[in-house]
Amino acid sequence: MNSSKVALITGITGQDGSYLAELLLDKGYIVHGIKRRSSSFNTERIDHLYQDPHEISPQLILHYGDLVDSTNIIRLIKEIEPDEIYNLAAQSHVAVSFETPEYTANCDALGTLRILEAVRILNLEKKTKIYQASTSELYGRVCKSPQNEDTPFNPQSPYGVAKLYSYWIIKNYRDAYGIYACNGILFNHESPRRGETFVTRKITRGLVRIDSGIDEILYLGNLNSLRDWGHAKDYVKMQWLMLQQDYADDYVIATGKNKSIKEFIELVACELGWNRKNRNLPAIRWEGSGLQEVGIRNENNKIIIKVDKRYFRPSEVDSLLGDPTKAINKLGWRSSITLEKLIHEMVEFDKLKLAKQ
Ligand code: NDP
Ligand code: GDR
Repeated sequence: MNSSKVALITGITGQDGSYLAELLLDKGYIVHGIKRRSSSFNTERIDHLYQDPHEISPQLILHYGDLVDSTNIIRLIKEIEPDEIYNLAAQSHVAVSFETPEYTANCDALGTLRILEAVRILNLEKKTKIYQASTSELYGRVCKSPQNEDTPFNPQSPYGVAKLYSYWIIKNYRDAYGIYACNGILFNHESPRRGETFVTRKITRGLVRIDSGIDEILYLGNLNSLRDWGHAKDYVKMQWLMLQQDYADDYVIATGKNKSIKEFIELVACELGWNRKNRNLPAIRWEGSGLQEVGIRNENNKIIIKVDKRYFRPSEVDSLLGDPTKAINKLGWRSSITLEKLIHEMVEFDKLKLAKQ
């Protein structure tokens, strides 16, 4: 008899989904993942985990699906009867949510409701545990720092508002129907698998290309916002841990340290060795302000960063800093990969990727 636990991951083709799939497969789970149909391949992050469906008892099984299609969600959950559902699927780009607010709400808010209702319709309330990918974007314009599980929410984007609905509907179904459902309120987490339009990856990839002489300028938006950045590989361990407790609860997951976009750029420039000649000088110096602000590479006096207003958001989240005390005390979880190590990994990956092109 096969006694492996069965997990269903929505968003398995994304950054977190790929790391979580690795973790669960390592733990001996049978992992089912939902992927969307797309006109080109979208499974790059999980290709190394692929198993031929013709094999006897594959451990990883992919299904076509979409969070905006309730019939699909109900049918898959009925077929799979998962012990654990990790709801990671989302239109996850904050800036894009201003362009596609209705779709973002449909996927990021109603998608969660569809999963909860499927579990209820199929009478799986006592069997299936649910992890919901909540976010520090719920806090938005903050009135208190650092932010913990009791800090009031004040989202500043259609993405943040959609995720706020999901946060509350998870809590509501937990209270109303006794479903084991948890919100992981995760602060930003990055990795070499981060999408290339998120700011950290845009910077590591962009500066590696400038370093190689391929590009001259990297255009960015607001350079002054502060984020609490951790490593995605670290954070998915907590997603699993949250579903292994005696009772369901919500947790903030963060490093407890933050840096500005400018500081992140400076760290990447140092990682590339741009201050090797004169360590007393910063690798980058900043001049001007607002749209005129530029980042100049000190080594050769070249402008390499320019601000482009197209990357400004209609409303911005200026500063986020998480307080993970509850997760440390109750889950025994602690972020273990430093920002410097994360940057090193991302830069090495982008160099290698460029070399292969
Ligand atoms: P990604 O953008 O890398 O991945 C999102 C995943 O969702 C992809 O697999 C994507 O598929 C899938 N997806 C998007 N829309 C749908 C849909 N309608 N139906 C089914 N699948 C869909 O995000 P991350 O891995 O970085 O984040 C995972 C989750 O955690 C997201 O919900 C995000 O909002 C949340 N989060 C992320 C944080 C972070 O810093 N990374 C912090 C806090 C929360 P495809 O590959 O086809 O696009
Ligand atoms: P965020 O991440 O909005 O925090 O959402 P992102 O990397 O997109 O932005 C972080 C900050 O950088 C500023 N910024 C830019 N951002 C992007 N994308 N591109 C630019 O060129 C640029 N220039 C400056 C932004 O204005 C912002 O202040 C991420 C996502 O993973 C969400 O899904 C998740 O919920 C939150 O993190 C926590």
